Amino acid sequence: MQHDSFFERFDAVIQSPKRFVLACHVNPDGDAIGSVLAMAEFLKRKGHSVKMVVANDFPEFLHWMPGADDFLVFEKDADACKDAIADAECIMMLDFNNLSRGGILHNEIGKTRCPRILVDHHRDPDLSQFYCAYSETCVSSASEIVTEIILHYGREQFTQSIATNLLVGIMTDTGSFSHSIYHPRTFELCSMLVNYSMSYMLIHQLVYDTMSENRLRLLGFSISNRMEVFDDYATAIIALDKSDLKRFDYQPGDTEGVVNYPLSMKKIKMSVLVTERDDQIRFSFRSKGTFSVHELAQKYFKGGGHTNAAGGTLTCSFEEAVAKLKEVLPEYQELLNKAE
Ligand SMILES: [Mn+2]
Repeated sequence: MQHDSFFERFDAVIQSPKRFVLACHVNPDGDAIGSVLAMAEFLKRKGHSVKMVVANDFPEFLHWMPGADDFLVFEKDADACKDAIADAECIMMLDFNNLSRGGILHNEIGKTRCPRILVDHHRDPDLSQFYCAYSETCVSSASEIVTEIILHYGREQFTQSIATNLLVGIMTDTGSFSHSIYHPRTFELCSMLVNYSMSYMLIHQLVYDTMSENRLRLLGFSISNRMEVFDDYATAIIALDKSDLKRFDYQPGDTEGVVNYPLSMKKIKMSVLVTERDDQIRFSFRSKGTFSVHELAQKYFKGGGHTNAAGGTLTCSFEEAVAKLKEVLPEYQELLNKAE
């Protein structure tokens, strides 16, 4: 088995009760929250004490997830987060492999000396930082990996809440099973999970049919008024500044998914969403097929992620950020046009 060495070490760690801290990336999504919640419940059922930490709050449409209320959010309760991290005997990082993606948790986790365990599907991890790592880039999500890990201990480990949280993670990271599926295993695991989870239709509804009127109107506005299409580069850019967001009473998570819509045009290979935030400009990249947004995000936008989905940030003016993006397009013209 490919992950024998992971399980050897992981087994040793979970053998005796420990104080675990489970952490995920800043601006957490369904996969970050789902993988942490499921792993936390699994470990608790094995007799461990588990605290879940995240830098900032997650979007409203994930608040219903079983156990979500137990998350310690640094922005709201810094002391509790700091204490939990300082007190941990083992720290697990799920759905991110670099502390810089942990946001404000970076410093706190950086100070610790206890072993760290990685469970992640992003590219380029520095494995030397971890006591053991289950790091796989050709899987849909961190939640898919957590499903494999829990399954290793037997199907009877899956409760309704564990299965539901894992399905949310896989469903959201694959855009409802439309991308990032590299092998039939993803479906096999999901077909097992739905035996235990809440109704899949209800899960889908709870995540996707919860838009406020403002959020849906922001989506419409983004496409009609703020999308630029560059035929020569098979690229579409949606750029939203602070006043756009304010106009639609922006709430965290409201721009989630907006970046995917331009890709539904046949001619588009790359879609980029640029949003102006309080202290930085945020980029979200999506692509179809062989064109890698990971490389572009890493090279020019201090980010990265996956071949078809990546993020980045710049600290400059909104106008400079959009100009920078347009400036780098010619370099990728050939790759974009021949991507398939
Ligand atoms: Mn993920």
